[in-house]
Amino acid sequence: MVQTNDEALALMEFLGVPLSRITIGPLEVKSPITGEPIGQLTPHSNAEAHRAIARARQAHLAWRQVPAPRRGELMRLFAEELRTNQADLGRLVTLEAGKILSEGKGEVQEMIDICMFACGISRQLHGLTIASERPQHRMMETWHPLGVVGVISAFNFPVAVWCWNAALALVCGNSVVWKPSPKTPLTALATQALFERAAARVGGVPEGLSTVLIGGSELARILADHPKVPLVSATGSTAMGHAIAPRLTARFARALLELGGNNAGIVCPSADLELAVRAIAFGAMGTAGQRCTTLRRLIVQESIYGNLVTRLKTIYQSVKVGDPRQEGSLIGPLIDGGSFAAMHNALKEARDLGGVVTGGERVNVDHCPGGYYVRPALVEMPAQTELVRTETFAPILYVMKYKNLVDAIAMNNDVPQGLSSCIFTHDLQEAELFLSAEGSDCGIANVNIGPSGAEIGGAFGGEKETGGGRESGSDVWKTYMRRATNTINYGNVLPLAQGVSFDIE
Ligand code: UN1
Repeated sequence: MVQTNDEALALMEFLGVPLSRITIGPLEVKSPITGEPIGQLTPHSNAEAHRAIARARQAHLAWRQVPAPRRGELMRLFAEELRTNQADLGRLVTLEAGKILSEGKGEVQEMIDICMFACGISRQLHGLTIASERPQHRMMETWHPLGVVGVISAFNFPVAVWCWNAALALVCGNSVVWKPSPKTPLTALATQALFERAAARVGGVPEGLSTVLIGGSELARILADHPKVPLVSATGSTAMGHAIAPRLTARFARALLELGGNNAGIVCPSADLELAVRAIAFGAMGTAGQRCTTLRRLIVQESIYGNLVTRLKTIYQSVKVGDPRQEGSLIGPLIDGGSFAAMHNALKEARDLGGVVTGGERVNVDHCPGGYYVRPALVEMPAQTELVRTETFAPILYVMKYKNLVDAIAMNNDVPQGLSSCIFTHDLQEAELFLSAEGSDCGIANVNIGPSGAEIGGAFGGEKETGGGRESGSDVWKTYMRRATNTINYGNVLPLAQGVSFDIE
């Protein structure tokens, strides 16, 4: 087995990152696969962060003059670079974040998809024309770039979430300063190297248009407080949102927050259980339960509860936990010991509350003694307690019963978070009720698919403690622009709105 360390360095070098940047310095990056160090970085200082923001500001001033479709061309070429290097960048995601290879590759696919979407959007940054109440007047809306967009991303989607933000922000004429999680800086630097290749190919891209800042929360605070950063998009825990959002609000900057999720699935008697089981397995156990969209609560109608839980237990006991680089592994490691401890504590509390736990134990994986591998846990809970209402970022699925769908929907909504949700049913009335105003209160509500694995074409994000932000598809590009309302008088007189008269003669 090739050492994670050697392989990570080789991939980084191949993708164009100077090795000197990642082999000396106090910030040690460990692969969750083996727990061994794969990089030693020097974090950016506060002064460097301020210089990067100043450079990004200058870059924006030049970039906003470049026609939007030309800006879109940059994203098209970036997508090309990503396509060429998909396997290698995907593998680096696996080494640094511990995802199975197919998910690492899928993450890069998500980047390619949003780049192509952004390229299309670059010809569609359109406003409205509005009927004026005054004769010989016309009203319209125009959309302009904001300036420097700060992006703070989490370890679990170390490159795709940045790309959702950056691709749109850049075609809209902004510059981007990115602070990745200090747990996953290598994939960020590799992404930056590919971006720079695309920038060199398209030509005319100002220096500092996209920058990576490596370091901890001090750098996030600089982005949040900087008067020349009009928008910060932050993905991570609700606690992180609580730290960032008040700073942005204090200076009336925009916050695009994508925080905790505690996503539920409702399984109704008419559901195709075979299909539901597959969706539940991917939703709850995929990415080792470390997606913000992971299925964390299953609410099952009592008449099918026994049947469904029996099927799930079989899968939970047999699913392959292992080295994510190996063919056949479906569950890779947790990111670190902290995650393992959080999972362990939650399961202990669940047992104390009368929960019946299947799985949850640490798994030994050959050649990977330092990795935190766990068997995903299925926990039958007597009720939706405070513990169930709390997000633990690990593969724990709490399973509960319901009698009436209205009660199940109430349970779906009775948590502080509001990201994603789903229902499994073949009953049209049930499906439509779940999607209606009386239904799920989440930003994402699905029928007969799980809560995770969203496509980039839709708006992504959620309500309540999830933060209210939307990223990715639909008309989300508007978040990265400022709207100007223009009224044009093409006549020779000056009628005032609302019939006001103000005659100075
Ligand atoms: C996240 O976990 O922060 O819908 C994002 C999904 C992915 C994105 C997850 N497309 O699960």
